Amino acid sequence: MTRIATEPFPLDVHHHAVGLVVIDMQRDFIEAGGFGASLGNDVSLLQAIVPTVARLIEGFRAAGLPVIHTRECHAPDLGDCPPAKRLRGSPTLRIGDEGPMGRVLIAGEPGAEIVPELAPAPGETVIDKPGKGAFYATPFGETLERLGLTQLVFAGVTTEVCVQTTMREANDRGYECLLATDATESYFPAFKAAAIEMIRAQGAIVGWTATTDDILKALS
Ligand code: TIU
Repeated sequence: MTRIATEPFPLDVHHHAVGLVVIDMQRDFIEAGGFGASLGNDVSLLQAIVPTVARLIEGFRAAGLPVIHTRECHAPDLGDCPPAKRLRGSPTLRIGDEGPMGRVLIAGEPGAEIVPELAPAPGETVIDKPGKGAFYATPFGETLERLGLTQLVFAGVTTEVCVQTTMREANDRGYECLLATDATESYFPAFKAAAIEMIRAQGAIVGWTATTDDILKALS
């Protein structure tokens, strides 16, 4: 057991029970011409965290701890994409439309792939999810149980959308959740700051937060 310098108070991490969940570090959110950009967002902010996420992943791998990756994407026939999701707003490209990285947010297309710097290692689980949260309509919950995890460290994008949704879902299912504050990012700096504050407010109502350095110190 190791104590991490987390906020709002220290968290004891159990080495047999902790894993890393890397949310949606896909080209569609991080590179120009993808889903994130189609919604009108500046993707350069998200590109900046790739080296930090890579360091966190390497730390978990070096400690022999599980790394789980998620991807937000849909079946080619869009059977798992509610029209309410596809038709909302006025993006330049809708989910399923042909873009510079193939069909937007469709499994198997180049844009849906995880950025090459963070490519899953052989044997690591990759969860494709049609929603913002990783539990809905996926085997994520069964995977966590199979791996015997009770504590989850979170990284990825975007902080207040898919990361926070998944943390809240995990928190309700009894997992202790820790967000790596410099290994997550939003298109909206104010939303990232607010999400971090609301996660750890009220005595860690959704979970804890810590820097990547402090998390890695506890693993080494
Ligand atoms: N738009 C936005 O901020 N996020 C998403 O649509 N998906 C994820 O957060 N992965």
